[in-house]
Formats: sequence, structure tokens, C-alpha cells
Amino acid sequence: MDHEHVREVDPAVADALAGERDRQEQTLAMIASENHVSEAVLEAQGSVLTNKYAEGYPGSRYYAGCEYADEVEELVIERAKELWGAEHVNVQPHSGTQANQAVYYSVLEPGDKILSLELNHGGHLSHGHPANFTGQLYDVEQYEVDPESGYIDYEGLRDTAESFDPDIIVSGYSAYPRTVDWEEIQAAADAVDAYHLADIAHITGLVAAGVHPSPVGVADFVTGSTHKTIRAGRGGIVMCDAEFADDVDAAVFPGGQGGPLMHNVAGKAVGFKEALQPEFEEYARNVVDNAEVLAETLREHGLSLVSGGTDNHLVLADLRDSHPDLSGGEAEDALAAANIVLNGNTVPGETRSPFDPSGIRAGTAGLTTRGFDADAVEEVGELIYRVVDDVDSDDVIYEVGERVVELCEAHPLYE
Ligand code: DSN
Repeated sequence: MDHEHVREVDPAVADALAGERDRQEQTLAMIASENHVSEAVLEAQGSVLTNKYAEGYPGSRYYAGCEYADEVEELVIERAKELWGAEHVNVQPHSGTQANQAVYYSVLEPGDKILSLELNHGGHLSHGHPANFTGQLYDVEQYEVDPESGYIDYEGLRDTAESFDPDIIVSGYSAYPRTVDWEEIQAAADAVDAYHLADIAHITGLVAAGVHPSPVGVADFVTGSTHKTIRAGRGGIVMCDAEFADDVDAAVFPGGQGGPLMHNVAGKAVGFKEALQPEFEEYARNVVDNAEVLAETLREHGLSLVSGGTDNHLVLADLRDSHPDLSGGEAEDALAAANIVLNGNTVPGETRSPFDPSGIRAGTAGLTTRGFDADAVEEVGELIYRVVDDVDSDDVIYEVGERVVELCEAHPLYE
């Protein structure tokens, strides 16, 4: 991975790529939506398939020369069906947001109604935020987490569904640390004759490995991204029952996208093959166990966690109780200076701005890929707390940063 060809043509970009590689090697990737793919996935994504236009679907393309593109796309579809058990899969969405876009486009008209979780409560921009096309094209109402427990307020969701009468209910979240009760949300959708979209972008790998219940076969549509807990490189995916297959396919192409990014589709093929190996289940279990260790360590130091802990790959700490004068943005900056990369995040009942929110969100998918075990994650939790508790101390940031580099060197990424 020395990018010698890039260096020959473009030293500035080669330097940036080398810098990014070093950054990833020497820092802890704890942004809950990030992970590290294998060199095999990197190779597939950097392959000659970037040259190929393959508008259409396997066996029915608009251009000649698609025999290898067909082969790859058919493999991804087959593997995705095996991983998640869906009747129909579209593997062409460029991202999770474009997978969601395809679902909306397949069954909604502009002005139709979406019921989704509020962004500050763990939702996602593409679920109806005013700054996103969904908030502008559709009529959006939102449900929340219970302010006391931090768990989805399923009763409130049902009540809002009854009064709002949505055309689609969106479940699946970006900053929700707990198991989702898909059946409960499906029942709320059934009661008002609405579709149900479960966006499992964050937990795609956990669902594939069976360490989180699956919404496939429960919700009408399931979307995901392929680069988070599933480690198959950048991209999105839509799964649905056979009855929606044609509409979803038409909504992806030609409805919302042109030619698929076939090199990314190849990355999905390789990543999904890796996820079908028995060791992936162990990986996913370790991700969840490590998140629990992280939650416990932060809790022991007195940090308030939204919902009190975690069932999945992420923890969300609300700093307002333990450190009322510290914003999530300040914590993020101090931690980044100490080589721990996570993000400031809004929390339920947010009182600051989204640009400088009250919480921090941390995930364990990347660390687990590097082989961090419970003891190492506990130490990382201690280091996070040291920085959060003393963001103005250059000495603490220096010492923690040095220790993080040692931990990273003991868990190399790309040999
Ligand atoms: N930006 C991603 C996240 O961090 O959750 C979701 O798209």
C-alpha cells in the first residue's frame, strides 16, 4: 500500500494518502459509523471495475462488456441473501442514504407522510430532517426516546402513528445504543396501514452475525450501509420482499442513480464473503462485548450514558451531568489531540447546538477489528475518561496520546 503509481503522477495526493494511512494506524477509530476493511476489500474497491459502466442489472444492462460486472453483482446478491435472508436485494446504492432514498421513491409521493425518530434522539438526517431532501419533499412527524429510560418510547410512537397516520414508519438509528424491537414497530405500522422501513446501517454486521435481532421478514424494507459493522467498503444496500423488488430496482436505477459504482460493488462481494466465514460471528460478538466493557468503564467513572449502557456497538455519553461546562465538541477536540477519534453528538433533550452538542458517541467496531480485547478496551475507557475530565491539561493529552500510540502499535492494522 505504498501508492507508488499515485506518487509518480501526483505526490501531493500520495502524501495525503500516506498521511491518512498513518493517521489510521496511530489513532483509535471510535466514530461509531467507521471501521477498517481488509486489504482484500481495499484491492477490490481499487480495481479496474472503476472503469466500467454497467447501468441496469445482471443479464439486462444498457452497455456491452458487462460479463464480469454481472458475475460480481450476482455474487454480492447471493451472499447478501445468505447473510440477511432477504427475498430481494439491490446492492447498487452508493450509500445508506441513497438506499433510503430508493425506498421512499419506490412507495411515496411528494407530500406523503414519514414518521421517524428525532435526530437528537438517535435518528438520521435521511429520515426526515429539514436540511435533507426527506424533510423538504415529505411531511414528517417524529417520535422520541423516553426521557427517563433513554429507550424508544414505543407507546408514544404508536400514539403518534394513530394521530399522524403516516404512509411509512422509519426505524433503525444512528445513535441508539439499544436493541430495537422491530415487531413492536411493525405492529404500529400495521395498525395504521403504513409501510415500515428499518434502516440498519449501523448494525448491519451485528444483524448478519445474529447478535442483534433481524428486521428482515418483519419490516417491508430494510436498508443498510456496507462499511460500518459489516466491513465491506463504502456503499449501501436495500432488502425487501419479492413484491417490492421491481419498484425498488427501478427506484435505484434509473430512478435515483446512474451507473453503479462497480468497484464498490466488488468491495461488497469480498466483504460479504468475509462476513460469511465463521470468525465473523465471533468478531460481531466481540464488538458488542467490547462496547459493554467501554460502557461499564465510563459509567464507573460517573459519566451518564443515554439508556444507561448499550446492547450494540456504541455508547452515547451525555456530559451534562458529570461535566456541565464541557461540550461534546470540546471533548471531541481534546480526545482527537490524544489520538482518540470519536464524535461530539447530540443527545435526547439536547440543550446545546448540533455543532457543539452535549454528548460524545463512541463505537467499538474499529478497535475490535484491530484485535482489542476486553482489557485493552477497558484501558481505552480509562484514557477517554482521563481526557474528558481534564480537557485543558496538555500533560494529560500528551500522556494519553503516547499511550494510545503504544496500544495502536500493539494492534497493527495493515501489516
Ligand atoms: N454519518 C453516519 C454516522 O456517523 O452515523 C451515518 O450516516
